[in-house]
Amino acid sequence: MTSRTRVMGVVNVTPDSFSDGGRPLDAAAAVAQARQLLADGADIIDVGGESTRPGAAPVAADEEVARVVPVILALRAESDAPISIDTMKPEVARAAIAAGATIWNDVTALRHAPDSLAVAAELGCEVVLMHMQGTPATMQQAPRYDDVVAEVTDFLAERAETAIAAGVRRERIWLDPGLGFGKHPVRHNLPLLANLDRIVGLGFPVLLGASRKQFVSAVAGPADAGDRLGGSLAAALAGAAAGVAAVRVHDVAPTVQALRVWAAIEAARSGSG
Ligand code: HH2
Repeated sequence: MTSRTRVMGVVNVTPDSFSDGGRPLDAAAAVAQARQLLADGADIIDVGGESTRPGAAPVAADEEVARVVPVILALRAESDAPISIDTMKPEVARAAIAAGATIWNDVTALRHAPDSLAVAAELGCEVVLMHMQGTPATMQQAPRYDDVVAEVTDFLAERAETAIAAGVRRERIWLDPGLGFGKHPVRHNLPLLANLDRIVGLGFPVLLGASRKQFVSAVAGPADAGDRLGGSLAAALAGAAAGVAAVRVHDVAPTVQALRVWAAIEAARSGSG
């Protein structure tokens, strides 16, 4: 293992994110939450103003901008930590980058709008290209693959090359298998988690978002989203073992602790500890 797995802490400025149990967040509360995540050891803060939960109501771009920009401005004023904007809309990404975000986290891999690729190239920011089968509204109805690992890996490789051809710099690109986005909790998410090295092998930093997702309950028994920490940690460590660059999580402090202990064990194994 050459470099430490970084931790991206999630701040949802939405009334309906699955993982927050529908808790509404105003800008001040979101900034306070981000501050706590940074104190807990987060390396990156991911700010989102539209839920991608299956069946979630779409949010208009101006409403999304109004949710996220005040949070990004306030956070940028008090911290140098990288901020990512979790949006599929180029106009929201543009406003967020102008406010101080440096990463565009796009669950559609720059496919949502005709100008997504051009805007990403123009903004010059880092870009997370995530795999999703279908759209958030329909993606969990009947996800289907012949070979999920090959199809997700090939898709990500193709999107990276498309982004580069459109002018996005290679070194600014991250890839993400998109756990839970058009994937059966067990039949599709688990092979992806077991074969993350294939995606890492494409040569781009990989982001893994396993935190509080449905597969934890599918494997280990029913649990509310807020009660899936143990399984989320197991997945984060599987990611670290495969060499992902960062994990996107809601529970930053326990994740940082788990990754530190895991890294110390790895260092001891290789004799460098
Ligand atoms: N997962 C969610 C949202 N954004 N972005 C990336 N790159 N990877 C992910 O796995 C990912 C993501 C879903 O989680 P959450 O933000 O908690 O829920 P919601 O979309 O309902 O806000």
